[in-house]
Amino acid sequence: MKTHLLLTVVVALLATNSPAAQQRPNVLFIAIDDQNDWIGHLRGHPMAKTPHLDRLAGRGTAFLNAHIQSPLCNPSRTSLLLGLRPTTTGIYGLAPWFRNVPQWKDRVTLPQHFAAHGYRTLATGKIYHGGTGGGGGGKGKGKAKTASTAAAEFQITAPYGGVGTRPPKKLIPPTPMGDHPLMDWGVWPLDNDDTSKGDYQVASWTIEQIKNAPKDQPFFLAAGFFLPHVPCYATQKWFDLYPDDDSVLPPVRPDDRGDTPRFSWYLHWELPEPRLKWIKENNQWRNLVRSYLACTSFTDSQIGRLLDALDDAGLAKNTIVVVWGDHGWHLGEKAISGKNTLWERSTRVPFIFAGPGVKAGQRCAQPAELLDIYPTLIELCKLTPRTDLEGISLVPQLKNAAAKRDRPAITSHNQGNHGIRSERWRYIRYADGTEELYDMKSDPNEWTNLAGNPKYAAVIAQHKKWLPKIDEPPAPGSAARVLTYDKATDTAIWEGKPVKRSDPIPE
Ligand SMILES: [Ca+2]
Ligand SMILES: [Ca+2]
Repeated sequence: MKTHLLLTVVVALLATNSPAAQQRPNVLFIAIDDQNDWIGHLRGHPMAKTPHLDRLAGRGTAFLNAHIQSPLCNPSRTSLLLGLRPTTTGIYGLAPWFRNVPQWKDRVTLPQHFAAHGYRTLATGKIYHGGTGGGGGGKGKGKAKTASTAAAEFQITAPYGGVGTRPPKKLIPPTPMGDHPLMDWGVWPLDNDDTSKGDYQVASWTIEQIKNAPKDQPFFLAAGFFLPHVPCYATQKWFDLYPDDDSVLPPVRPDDRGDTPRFSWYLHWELPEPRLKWIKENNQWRNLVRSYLACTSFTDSQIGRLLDALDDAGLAKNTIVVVWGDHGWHLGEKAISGKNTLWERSTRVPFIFAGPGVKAGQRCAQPAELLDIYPTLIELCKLTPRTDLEGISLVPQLKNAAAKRDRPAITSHNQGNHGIRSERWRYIRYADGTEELYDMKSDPNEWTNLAGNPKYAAVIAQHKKWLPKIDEPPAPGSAARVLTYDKATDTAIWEGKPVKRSDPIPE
């Protein structure tokens, strides 16, 4: 083990001082929070306007079947940045921060691996669930902070991002299950000025770093956008991109949950995100959908500013741009709003690579996982490979989008609940053994659960093979949106409270 570490250090030092290090490409690493597949080139919503992401897709490879490893911020981001599945780390909830788990406290993350190879690592906004690092870094308003310890998540951080300017009181009526302050949406600020928004500041700081990047050192620059996470506030001009009528609403079936197992409700049992019933009764559906779309287009425009800055600095040719969303969001589909499901609207996200080593103008329909980012960037930038990553490099697909991949995309939400997405099918298995199967080709809205039909036994068997072999219970310190299940007594425990089979579904 010690020899291995020493070797890594020597390789890293050699890498730092060799001319090869200077020729290595930069990485611009762009995260979007709670961004589902309502993106122009993904066609998850026919009206979604994202010209800048589409432009980036045009000069790179866009994955059309990319899925997150967990439908929630902390576990999804932890998985991506550590290169490990949630079922391996046991990190499923909004807590713990992985450095507080003894087993993972020294884990070398993706940006740290780049730092060890001579990269200058910088970040602002929401990269981890706790911003640029679990509570550390980014203190002191408006002032970039240079970290001095080797354990720093990034060498340079800035405290921008987040909700930004907020109205004096919520714009929508009080929401059920606690009237959470984040559950809000609508036109804000009213002066049509975007510059006060957290995400605008994230983009501005990132642009400064691109402009002032040292010429003799490659960078790993991370920008984490907050919107379209709730509260979905955008200025009027972004709303004006979408018709103010019901043509914006996604298709839903009122009886859609009739053929989904009761256990599917346990994954989002009691949450601040309102159900479709409340949204409709309060005349908020169109407003929510337009607000979300407006925020998506606004964030897209901020990504456009970054792409322009790369062009202006003459760095586009030597910079790998990767864009990803940490998980999706339902806006009425399956009778809910929010995340915490194993369905397509919750797991499918924008995922684009562009830059050196990436073929331009490709669309890839092979399943891909955000877990693949770590090994892919290692290969693209020719860093020392690692044998302890659970993702697979996507370089074959970045060269030829038709290159086959055996492995489907796997999403887990707490121990025992998994979604397996292949090219054609989505198979879901819950901890109590109940199942769903959807033919995504003929039923892209996942309306008809085929799991009970013996005709599909072979399809189910093929997908079952991919259920995670390692399926850890929640790590110490797990909290917030944590679900456990005791098979012996058929008891589900949601956030510490037992759920009975007869309990009414909370609304
Ligand atoms: Ca998120
Ligand atoms: Ca259904």
